[in-house]
Amino acid sequence: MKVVYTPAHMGHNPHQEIAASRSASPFEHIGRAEAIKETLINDASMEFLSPTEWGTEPIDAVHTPGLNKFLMTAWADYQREMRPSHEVVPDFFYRPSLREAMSQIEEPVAVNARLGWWCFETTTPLTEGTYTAARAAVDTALTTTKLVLDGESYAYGLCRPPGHHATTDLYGGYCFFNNAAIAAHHVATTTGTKVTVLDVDYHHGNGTQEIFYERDDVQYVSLHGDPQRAYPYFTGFSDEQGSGKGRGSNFNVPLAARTEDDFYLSALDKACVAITKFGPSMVIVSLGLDTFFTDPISDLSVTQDGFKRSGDLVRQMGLPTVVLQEGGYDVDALGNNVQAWLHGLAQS
Ligand code: SP5
Ligand code: ZN
Repeated sequence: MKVVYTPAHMGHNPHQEIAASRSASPFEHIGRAEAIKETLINDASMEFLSPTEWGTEPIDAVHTPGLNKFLMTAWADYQREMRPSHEVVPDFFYRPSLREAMSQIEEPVAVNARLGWWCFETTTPLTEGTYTAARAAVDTALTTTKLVLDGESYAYGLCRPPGHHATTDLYGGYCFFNNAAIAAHHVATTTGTKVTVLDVDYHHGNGTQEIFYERDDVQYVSLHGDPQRAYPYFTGFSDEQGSGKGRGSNFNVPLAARTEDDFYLSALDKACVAITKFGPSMVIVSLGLDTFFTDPISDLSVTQDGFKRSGDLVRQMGLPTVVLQEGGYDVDALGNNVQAWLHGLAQS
C-alpha cells in the first residue's frame, strides 16, 4: 500500500494543552505521527511517498477563505501585537449571542480578538510552524486521494495535524484544516460523483458533518463516543441526519462507554450498509485509533484485532478507499494499530 508522509508535520509543536481547567503536556504531539511512520517504514508492504503541493485553492473551496488567511500569519501577528509566546491560544471566544439583536460584525482587527473569532476551544495552540504543518497535512490528504483517483484501490495519508473537528470557519479539537473534507470535496467536484466520509475516530467529526450537512453529493457516516459524555459534546447525536437536499446523507452512531469489538463491528457493519445504499464512487476514512481500549482520553474498548476486522469490513464494500489519519493517543500502540487496520483493508 502507498503511504504519503512528510516530516513537515513537525512544525506543529505544542508544549501544552489547556483542558479540564489545567495546562498539561499535549496529547496531540509530534511523537504520534513519528511512531506511525516508524512502524510503517519497517513494513515491507508499505511504499512511502512525499506529498506534492496543492496550494490554497482546495482549502478555500471548503473553508471560509479568512480562516486560511488568519492561520497564515496569526502566530507571528501575536508575537508582535501581544507578547512573545511559544504557543498562542485564545482567551476570549466570539459567541454570536453576545450581539443578540444587534447588527452582524466583521472579523475584528486585534489579533487576540481574531483568535476568538476563528477558534472554538483551548486545546489547539498555534506554534511557529503550525501553519506549514497544517498546509502539509492538506497536501498529504490530496496527494493520497489522487493516488486512488489514478487507480490505486487503497492509499494511506499520514496526516498531522488531524482535521475532522475543523468546520467551515472554525478551528479546534487539534485540527486546523479539515483534511478529509477537503479531499472529499475535491473528488465530488472534479469527478461529479458521490463520495462518503466514514469517520471512525473516537470523537464525532463535527467539522466534516457541518461542512456537508446540506449536501447530497457527500455522505458523512460516523461511529463515536456518545456526545452526552464525549467531546465535542454539541454534535454527534443520532437524530442529526442532514438537512435540505442533504436530508438522509448524514448518519451518526453514538456508542456507549466500554463498547467492545463485537458490538463495535456490528455498528460498523450498519454504517457500511448505509454507505453501500448511498452508492459513492469512493470512501474516505477518517481513521482515529482513539477507540483503542487503553487510549488516555477516550473510553471505548476496541482491540488491535478489532482494528484489523474494521479494515476488513471496509474492504468488503469493494470501493476505492482513501485512509487519512485523525486521532489516536496511546502512542506506544498507535503504529501497530494503524498497521493492523491497513492490513485488514488490504487483506495482507
Ligand atoms: C482529532 C481528535 O481526536 N481530537 C480530539 C480532541 C479532544 N480534545 C479534548 C482533550 C481533553 C483531554 N481530556 C483528558 C481526559 C483524561 N482522562
Ligand atoms: Zn479523536
